[in-house]
Amino acid sequence: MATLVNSGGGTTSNDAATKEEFVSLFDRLKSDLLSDLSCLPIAQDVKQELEKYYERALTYNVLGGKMTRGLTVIKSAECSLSRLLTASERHDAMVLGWGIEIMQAFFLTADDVMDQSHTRRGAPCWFRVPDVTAANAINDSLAMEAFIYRLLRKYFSSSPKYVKYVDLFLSMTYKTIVGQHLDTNAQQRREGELCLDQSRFTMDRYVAIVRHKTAYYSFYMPCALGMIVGGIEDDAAFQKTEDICMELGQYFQIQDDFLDCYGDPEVIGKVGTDIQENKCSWLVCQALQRADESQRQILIENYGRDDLSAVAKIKTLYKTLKLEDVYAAYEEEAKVKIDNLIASVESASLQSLFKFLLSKIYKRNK
Ligand code: GPP
Ligand code: MG
Ligand code: MG
Ligand code: MG
Repeated sequence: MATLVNSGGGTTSNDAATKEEFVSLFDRLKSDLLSDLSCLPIAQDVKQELEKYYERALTYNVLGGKMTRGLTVIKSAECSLSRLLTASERHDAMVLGWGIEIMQAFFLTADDVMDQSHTRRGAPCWFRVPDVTAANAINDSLAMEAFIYRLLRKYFSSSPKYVKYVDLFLSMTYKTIVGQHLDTNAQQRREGELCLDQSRFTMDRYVAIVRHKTAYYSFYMPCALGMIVGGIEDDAAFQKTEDICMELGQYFQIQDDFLDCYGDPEVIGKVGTDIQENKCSWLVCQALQRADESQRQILIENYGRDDLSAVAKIKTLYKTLKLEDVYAAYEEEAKVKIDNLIASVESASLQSLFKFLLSKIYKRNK
């Protein structure tokens, strides 16, 4: 039974108990997906192999994260209604929450191939698992996407909110794909080789990339889903949520870019590849704004090269340019800006949702 907690104007359930209940629902949803597969007209022995494979793929790729996106759906529904949820609303919010967690697996399995990453959540990236390979990882990314809609169909097809849920998952996928395209193509290729093009690594382009590839699905989506569960229909409320979530998501991705270089791989569960992969990261955009001619030359010669000594030269330059201090100042600035935006929200209950999200990420190290 959920316990009631009054958190700064909002009435929300106990976080630890909610998390436990949320985690325990995953096995049920995984069984649903596997039973769904078992309805396909495929010979029994082949089907067993299929189920075994997807059981492993789902467990490996969906679990092991912080689950903030999924849990936020529940929090957002509670804040939207300013009361504890009924058992049925709670179940809906949790299924939708797992929908986002599966969406995250859909994106990450593909992103790791695209970024040539090595580890994720402290384990080898899925495509690096020897009997998986990139061919399976790409199809499994698509499978994760399909699984979202199998679950939405099972649990919501007779609900009047079904179309809203499906539409939100589809439109957030669309925005994220556009963001990922911008991320992959911010870099210039000269004679097939990656090279740093300073005219393309601007803050304007950076903001467009991170809002699309991260902010929509990581921040706006869980809040909006919870608002739909909570029966909110006012477009202005969704617009306000989007405005705040764009700032939160941008701040979150700037932290991700910072941690790619300065985070402890043991803590963040992944080894950074942004410098080698020539990414339009917040750090390189900041470095370009501050570099003199000779420092710019160091960037041009070494950024985007898969070579440890080149990476070390970039990291030394970041130190010389005091990017850690620039980042610390940015964190404070972002907090003030987001605090002010939150203060402009009318509903105290929704304010508490955004305060909760900000508190989850402020000065995070993982
Ligand atoms: C995070 O970027 C962005 C995504 C995971 C979206 C991927 C979208 C697709 C359509 C595949 P990132 O590469 O900085 O994340 P990380 O550091 O976790 O690899
Ligand atoms: Mg990546
Ligand atoms: Mg990426
Ligand atoms: Mg990253």
